[in-house]
Amino acid sequence: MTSAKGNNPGGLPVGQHWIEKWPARTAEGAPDIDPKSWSLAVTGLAEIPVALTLREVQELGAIEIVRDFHCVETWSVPNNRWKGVPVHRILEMAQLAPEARYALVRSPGGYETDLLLGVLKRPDTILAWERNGEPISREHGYPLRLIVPDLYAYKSAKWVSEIELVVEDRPGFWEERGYHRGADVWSGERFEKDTA
Ligand SMILES: Nc1nc2c(c(=O)[nH]1)N[C@H]1C(S)=C(S)[C@@H](COP(=O)(O)O)O[C@H]1N2
Ligand SMILES: [Mo]
Repeated sequence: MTSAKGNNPGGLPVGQHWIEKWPARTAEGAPDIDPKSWSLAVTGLAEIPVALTLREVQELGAIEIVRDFHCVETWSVPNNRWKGVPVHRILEMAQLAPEARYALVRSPGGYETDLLLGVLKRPDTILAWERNGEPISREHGYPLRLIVPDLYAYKSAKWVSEIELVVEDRPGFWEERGYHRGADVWSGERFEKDTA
């Protein structure tokens, strides 16, 4: 516990506590990734299939956001300055089919998480490669990880290599094991049974 205060006007979400050191939390083991051959693919209900190298993603125009990071297991890391590209820019390139409603965001090791497209298109939902001016390390998702600020961090997939656009929601790795599909930290959406 620290006296640190997050930057969000809502303060600390209910049931969370601040920690200072950023832990690594990985279900599948960090993949060995060569950034030169790395690519991000948009698949499924896109008119234009998109595959981008890391450099191509970075050239879409980086933004910086300062946001707290909340794991559903109750720890929160305040005031992270993330640098990355808003996901909506990549989705615009792919020209989504009108029936697309959800996205499955995947990592090569098998981790995935499901998100409403509306959440993925928020201006502060980004694919990030830097935190506090440093490249994001391998254990934290190098070269590219999702950051979805107001959702519990199991939605912020590390090592993102694919965004699949679908009509029907399908539970991701933790969602299949009971975590909430919405995951909004301000309404405490921790377990699906809380609202089901
Ligand atoms: N690929 C992948 N992404 C993941 C996870 C994972 O196990 N694998 N864990 C999620 C969970 S539960 C949390 S709390 C955050 C932790 O991010 P960190 O390890 O950078 O702290 O990553 C999320 N993204
Ligand atoms: Mo987590």
